[in-house]
Amino acid sequence: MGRIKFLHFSDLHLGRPLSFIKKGNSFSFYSKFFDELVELIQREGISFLVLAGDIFNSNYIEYRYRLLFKKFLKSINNCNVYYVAGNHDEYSEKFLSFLSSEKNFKVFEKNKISHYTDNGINIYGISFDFKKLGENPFSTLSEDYFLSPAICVLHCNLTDVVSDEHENYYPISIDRLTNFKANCYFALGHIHKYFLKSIDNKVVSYPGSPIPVRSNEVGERYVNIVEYDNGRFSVVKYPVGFRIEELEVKLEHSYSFSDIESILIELESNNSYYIVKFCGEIDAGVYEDLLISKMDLIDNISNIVDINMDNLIVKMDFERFSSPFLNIMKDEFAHLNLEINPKLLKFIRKYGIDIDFERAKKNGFDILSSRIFRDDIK
Ligand SMILES: [Mn+2]
Repeated sequence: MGRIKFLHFSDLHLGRPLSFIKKGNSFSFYSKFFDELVELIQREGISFLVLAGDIFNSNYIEYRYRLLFKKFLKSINNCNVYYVAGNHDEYSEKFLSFLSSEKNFKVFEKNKISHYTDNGINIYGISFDFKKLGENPFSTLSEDYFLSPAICVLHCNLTDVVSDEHENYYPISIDRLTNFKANCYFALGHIHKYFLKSIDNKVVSYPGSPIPVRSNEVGERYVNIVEYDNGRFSVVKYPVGFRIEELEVKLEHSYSFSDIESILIELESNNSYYIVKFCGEIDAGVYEDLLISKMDLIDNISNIVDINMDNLIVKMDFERFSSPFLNIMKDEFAHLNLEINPKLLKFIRKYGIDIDFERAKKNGFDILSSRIFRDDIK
């Protein structure tokens, strides 16, 4: 048996509406991911795939997503795909029946650990089961259970990896997993952040979500390309193309709206998706234009996911004109007592939203006066 490569990914959450993508074009993100994956599988000479659960967001995903996955299986029909269900795509024969005609799709059931053999390697796995969620099925196996190097596919929580966002399902420790005598690759799913630990020819890894399915899943996303050679596993953490980056863009008071448009348009030539966080100073009139055009900019610049204007300091250029009315307004605003609706205040505290009321008041004044005196300036 020669050197082979296989691909491990998990937590794709196919069918999930990616709510932070304002355009609502989640489907195209998933579709592009599969295009990229097919290309990668062919280029790298991948022999088979292991999918460690939460591949589907639920058993009720839209039809077009089911079709997308089925087309993916057909496009790699010389490659077997070994799948365990997670807590989102809970094991269901009824749901999976749409894939029953796909000969390269191999499912691990939830009742007991079973195995397949591919290219001479044994692949073990068991689907997640809500009825036994507190007990990892691998924890009761003897340390010499595997007679030869093995791949183990499992949707579970490593007790060594702390995550507030993921339930403690099928808990097991790294020590327990690395206690097996045979060399093993533990292809895990559930935690959305990349994790890799290699101890004594035992590899434990979460590739994480290959598409950011929550807005806090920023930064590079990965799948694992695992090389198996001479009884050993070695991993290449392979970046895939849909990372979201938080990008701080500092503005200056002298910038026109057209300058800001240019900054945003230039981002389109990059490969990342961006949450643009504006900071610095902005002219009150330009701020207003930006506020009005914000949704159009998000909709029409393909890789801008969101625009955040919370940290901008809005400035009105009072030197350029004078008006008795402006002075009265200024005075009125200085004495204005901002009262927050108690319900709103409760909400703000509950979610720990950081609002600088003094700045909000100042911005409000500058925007209002710019609206009134704009024509005067011109
Ligand atoms: Mn999960």
